[in-house]
Amino acid sequence: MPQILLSEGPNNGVRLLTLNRPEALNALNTALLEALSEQLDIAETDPETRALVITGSERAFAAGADINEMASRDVVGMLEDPRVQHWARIDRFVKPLIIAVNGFCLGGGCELAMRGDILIAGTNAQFGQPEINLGIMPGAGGTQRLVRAVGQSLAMQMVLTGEAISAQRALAAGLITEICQPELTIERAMAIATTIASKGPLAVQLARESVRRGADMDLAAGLRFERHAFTILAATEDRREGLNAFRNKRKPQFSGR
Ligand code: DAK
Repeated sequence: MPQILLSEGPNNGVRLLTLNRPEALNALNTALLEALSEQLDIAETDPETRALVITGSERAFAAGADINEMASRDVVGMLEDPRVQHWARIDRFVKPLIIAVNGFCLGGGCELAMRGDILIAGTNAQFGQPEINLGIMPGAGGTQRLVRAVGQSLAMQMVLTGEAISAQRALAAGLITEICQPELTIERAMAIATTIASKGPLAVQLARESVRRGADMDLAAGLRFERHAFTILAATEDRREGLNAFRNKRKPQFSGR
């Protein structure tokens, strides 16, 4: 059985990847992470793909790293863990990434979701970092991205108690942007991705990078990066097309040049 289901396409510039290990609630083992890395390579080099949606099943986005696999690794095994390279591959992905969560989104699953640019969730979603219950701690960004997303007090509570939060709480905390009925989550994520895919890809790429970098920089450095990115876009055909289309009262046709 494939670890990841692929949609036909891309459709309207959007690819959909569905994590597919139902027997283990999509626990992220090496094979699944490797398949995900491969699909990210494909999506990144395909000029027709302008945005990517990753989802899981209605029961689970992903219930974390595969605990059985983790149990077989000692300290040396952790240092040589091939999964680290796959996590790094996900970090390097340059196109807009929308995450559609239903059900359990725990541990490494939550850490994967937080690598997305936009997260939406079904009413049944549960977000948590339960590693503390296993005598370990988050190891794929959970202590760092969560605090940036929801603030120190809630991040600390989640990481130290291991207790999950509801979709409603995740929305209030700013971890996700929208809540839908579970059966509509993918459709809504695809609609958001399709809107993004209809924009000029160079502008999207630089705007995305500016927002992402800004989160890790002081304001002055972030503003400098934004200014440079904005200036670079002045050299693109898409900018000329966008401005002309507005002035001629027509829809722009962006070419990615
Ligand atoms: N790994 C392996 N199998 C899992 C799993 C997991 N994380 N989560 C669930 N399963 C399996 C269960 O063992 C069960 O298998 P069978 O017994 O049927 O063979 C099946 O999925 C269904 O699960 P349950 O029977 O437990 O279903 P329930 O509805 O009763 O409970 C649950 C659902 C999600 C509450 C429960 O399964 C659960 O608590 N799961 C574990 C959640 C968890 O602790 N997650 C954190 C794992 S640690 C790093 C990268 C990543 C990480 C660390 C470092 N580096 C790059 C350094 C990440 C670490 C983690 O995520």
